[in-house]
Amino acid sequence: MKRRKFLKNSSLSTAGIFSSALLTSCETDKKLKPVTEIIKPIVIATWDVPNATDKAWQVLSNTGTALDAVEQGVMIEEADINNQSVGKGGRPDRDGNVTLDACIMDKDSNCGAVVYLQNIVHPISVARKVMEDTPHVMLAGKGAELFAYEKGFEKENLLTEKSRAEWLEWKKTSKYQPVINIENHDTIGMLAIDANGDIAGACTTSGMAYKIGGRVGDSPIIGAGLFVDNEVGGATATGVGEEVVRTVGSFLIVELMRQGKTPQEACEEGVKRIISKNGEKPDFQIGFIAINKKGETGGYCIQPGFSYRVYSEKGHINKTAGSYISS
Ligand code: SD4
Repeated sequence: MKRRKFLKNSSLSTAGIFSSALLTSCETDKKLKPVTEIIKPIVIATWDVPNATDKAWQVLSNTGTALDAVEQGVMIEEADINNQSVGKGGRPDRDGNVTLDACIMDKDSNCGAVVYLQNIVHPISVARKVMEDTPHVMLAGKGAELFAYEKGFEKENLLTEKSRAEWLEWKKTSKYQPVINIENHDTIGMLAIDANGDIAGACTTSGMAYKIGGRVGDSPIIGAGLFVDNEVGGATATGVGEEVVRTVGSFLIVELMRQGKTPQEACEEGVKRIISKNGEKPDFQIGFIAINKKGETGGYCIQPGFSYRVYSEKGHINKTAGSYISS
């Protein structure tokens, strides 16, 4: 390790140790060697997605990196045609095209994203290729699709019979109205800490059903749908993306944690910021989840009904998030 980096890391961990509310003392020298209780590895994800968090946990418990864990975890939902908010089987835009958005961010603040991507089942993996194999952060539309083929991804029809039938039904009235908590899973945002203590995150979606062709939401926007800072923690969002973009929600939550808020407090503050821009009782849903460097987690939403998965050595659980509006 370079000396500067080492010094930076040491002073950071020292600051973290002495400011921590979770101080536990070392058996041998209670005064001089306090240690923090860090929960790792750990993975969390928006909504009740046990197969996805299970996959990520397999990677983490085999000493895999947080980056591999979040990529492989969310790929489960992208390939699941029963999840109509992500990947293959996702609901189309108003013209019947399934267009996907995704982004990924690693421990070194490298990031990659694809927006308005068609015909590719795993946008998260294309986003990772953008991050690792190009000097860019984001590729859009046809360019992203051509790049994916160049990287060996296969062309596939993403519109399933079920999503097509629902779209045809929707076309009879063509009324665009996002429905709150339409299912028990939705856009998937995932955050993980690996055995090394490093954090990564991923977020992937087919966006709002029946959106105007070309619309891109928060999910692939670094800072909005996802943000990771390996010194602090990570956050990710689900819900009406326009509102998350307006407040740069995930970045806000990470910055609040940097200032000392717990993940739970930071998620609540992120939701309140959105409320403050929309009057007291907005009729849309936003859910945030967050994790800090210690492996503490939090989640909060506007409307009741949002939950998130947590998988660590302590178990694999679905947590109901508190909501601003009570049920
Ligand atoms: C978007 N945030 O495209 C995504 C959609 C979503 O639950 O999360 N739906 O705005």
